[in-house]
Amino acid sequence: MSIIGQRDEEEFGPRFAGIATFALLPMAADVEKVDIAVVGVPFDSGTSFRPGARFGPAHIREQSRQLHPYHQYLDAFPFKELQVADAGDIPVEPYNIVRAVEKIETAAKALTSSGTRIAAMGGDHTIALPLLRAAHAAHGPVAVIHFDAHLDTWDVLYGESIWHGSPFRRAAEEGLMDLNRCQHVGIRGGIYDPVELVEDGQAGFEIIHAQEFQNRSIEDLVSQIQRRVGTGPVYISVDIDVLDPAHAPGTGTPEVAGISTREFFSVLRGLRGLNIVGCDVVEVAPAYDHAGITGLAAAHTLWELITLMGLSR
Ligand SMILES: [Mn+2]
Repeated sequence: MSIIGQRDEEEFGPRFAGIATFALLPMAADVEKVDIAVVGVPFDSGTSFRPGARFGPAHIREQSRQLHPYHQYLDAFPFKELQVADAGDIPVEPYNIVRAVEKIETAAKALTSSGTRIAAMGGDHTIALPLLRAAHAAHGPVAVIHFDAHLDTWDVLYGESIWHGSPFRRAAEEGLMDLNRCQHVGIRGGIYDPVELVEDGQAGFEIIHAQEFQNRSIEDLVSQIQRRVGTGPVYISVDIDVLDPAHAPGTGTPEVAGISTREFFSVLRGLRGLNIVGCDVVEVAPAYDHAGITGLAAAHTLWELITLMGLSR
């Protein structure tokens, strides 16, 4: 099977020209088989504060034009060794969260039914729940590495159990995650009461706080994550607000004193060898972005994750 990579800029025009697929890759319908499907999930009705992540996928695609074929730190060609393709956007709906989540789950299960792995672009963090249902259907209970300023293991808000602050609590209740192997990274904001930290532990998570980046080495943090998640299937979920608002202002619930893109990517690059079965990057809200920096951070995050997925076969 021949693998089709990025659009050739000398043949088809420069990177800034034409319609943007993710990283100028082919559409999924135009290739024989897809190893990794980049798929947009333009849903943000679970948002509790600033809305707008429904426009995330289009923005990330625009900001992904500058992604190049070779990863110099991981010595890999992520688009040459596996067929990566843009599967477009899942047709969600904006008014009913339960119905939208069902549609995302159905579409994700259809995509993954023949071994394709998903790299999703949100959307708000609600979408991690149906994506984890699909990952669980294909692989059983998965470890979750969750990069976020917030715990996202809260319970009910305004009578709704499914919203962007609850996906990992619901996932724990549904048995989708291996509760001995889940790890938060970058936590700092939005706690109502310390009991939430206790409940978070019951939902399966160990916490690396953003503050720990001040005094611990990247190597030390990476080895804690590696020890925690082990060799079984891993799902990586990235809320772009894990980054400091200086690095990612275009998001719904920004929190100060976050990590930098350099710190974040240094941790990610240490995760080579993990068995990554799926991933998402969520909460990119372009209306609050400046000069595309949040979209750029999200596009490069997906590129890092896709490279890791290629190295984890
Ligand atoms: Mn989140």
